[in-house]
Amino acid sequence: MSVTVLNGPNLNLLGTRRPEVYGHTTLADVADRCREHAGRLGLELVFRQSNHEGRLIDWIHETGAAVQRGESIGAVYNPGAHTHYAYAIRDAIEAVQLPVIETHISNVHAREEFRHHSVVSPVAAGVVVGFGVLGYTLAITGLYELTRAQ
Ligand code: CA2
Repeated sequence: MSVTVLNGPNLNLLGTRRPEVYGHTTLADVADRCREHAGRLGLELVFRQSNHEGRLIDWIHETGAAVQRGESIGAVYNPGAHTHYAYAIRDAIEAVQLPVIETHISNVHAREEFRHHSVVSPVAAGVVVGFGVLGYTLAITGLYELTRAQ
């Protein structure tokens, strides 16, 4: 059984720019932490990042199909700025009924107005916001517990 972690645009820059907002941990470090955490729960990790909306949509479809086959519990997803406007991402999650925990490193509600609204949250099973990169492993645990309860 696997869990997928998806990352949207610019998250490849994590740990290299704006540490006051996003911290010093790189995305490769986040992947390592997630792999170790998933392993403790008996899950394999699929970890992906893209700056391209269509690629992310393809991975959402792929993960949805894996969930249908009973091979995946779903996805932890930091959609980056897509969060605030990308209706095609929201439609993709809804279309394949992908269990998603929307995850943000920063507290988006304490930032600019445009970050306060998410088009993804209405189709997410849960939302984790403002815990820094710890949010990724919290979200994996949350998704694991939610899907185990069903
Ligand atoms: O807080 C989050 O995790 C965000 O999803 C990050 C997005 C932002 O657009 C969302 O409003 C909140 C930005 C990802 C860009 O990441 C960077 C990392 C390092 C340096 C610059 C950008």
